[in-house]
Amino acid sequence: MFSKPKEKAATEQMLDLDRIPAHIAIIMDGNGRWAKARHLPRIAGHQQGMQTVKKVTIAASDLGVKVLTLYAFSTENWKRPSSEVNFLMQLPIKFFDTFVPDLIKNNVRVMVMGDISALPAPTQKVVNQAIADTAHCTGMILNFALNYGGRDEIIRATKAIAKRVQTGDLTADNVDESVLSQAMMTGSLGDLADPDLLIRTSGEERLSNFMLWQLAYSEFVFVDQHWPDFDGESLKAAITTFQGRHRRFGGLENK
Ligand code: V07
Repeated sequence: MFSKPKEKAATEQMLDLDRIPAHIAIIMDGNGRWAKARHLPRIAGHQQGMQTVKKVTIAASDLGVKVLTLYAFSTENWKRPSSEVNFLMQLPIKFFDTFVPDLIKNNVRVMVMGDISALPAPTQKVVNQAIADTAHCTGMILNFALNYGGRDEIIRATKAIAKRVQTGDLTADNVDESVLSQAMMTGSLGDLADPDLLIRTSGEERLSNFMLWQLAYSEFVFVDQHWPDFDGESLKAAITTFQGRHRRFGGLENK
C-alpha cells in the first residue's frame, strides 16, 4: 500500500550487453567512511579508492562504455585539512606512475575537466603527460573531474559565450542549448557529453555541484557501498538497474 516495488533488484535481472550506457559518471564517495570503519586514517581510504578507480576503469572499458567520468576532486575539496589536500594532490601522480601502460594496453584515452592551472605544478605536469601519452587511444575516454565545480563550469561557459557576443562572433539570440553544451568542459565529447547514468556511492543522494548542465536527463543510481568496496560487479549491477528503467526525456513514452 505505501511502497510498491517499482524496480526489480538488479540481481534478478540480466545485464544486456547491447544496451550499455555510453557515458557513465561516478561520484566516488565514502573513502573516509571506509577508512574510519577500519580505524585507518582518511588517506588510507583515498589510497584504496585509487585502486578501485583502476579496477572500475578496466571493467567499464571491457563492457564497452564509451566515456567514464570520475569526480576526483571538487572545487570545494580545498576546504579539507591541508595534509589531506596534499595527499590527494599526489594521487594523480601515483595513479599514472603505475597505470599509464595499462591504459594504453586497453586503448583508454585520458581527459581532464576542471581548473588544472590551480593544481601543484608536478600534478599538472603528470596529468598533461598522461593526456599526451594516451592521445592516440581510440577506445574508452577516462574523463577525470579534477578541481571541478558545476557552477564554476557554467560561469566559465557563460563568460566565453559573452565574449563571443561582444566580439560579434555570435548574437545573443543565437545562444541555444547546442552553443551552451559546446562551451562546457565536456564540449569536445560532442553527443557523448551528457552522462546516460550517474552513480553515487556511499548512500548520499545529492549532486554536490557535479555536472549540473549535463545531468539534466540522466538516470541516477545510488548505491550503499563505500567507493573502495565498489567493483566491476557493482558496476554491472548499477547498469542493470539503469536498463530496468524507462527513459522518457520529458516526452510521453519511449519504450
Ligand atoms: C583520487 C581516489 C579515488 C576516490 C576519490 C578521492 C581520492 C584518481 C585520481 C586521478 C585524478 C586525475 C588524473 C588521474 C588520476 C585521483 C584525486 C583523488 C585528487 F588525471 N584517484 N584520485 N585524484 N582519489
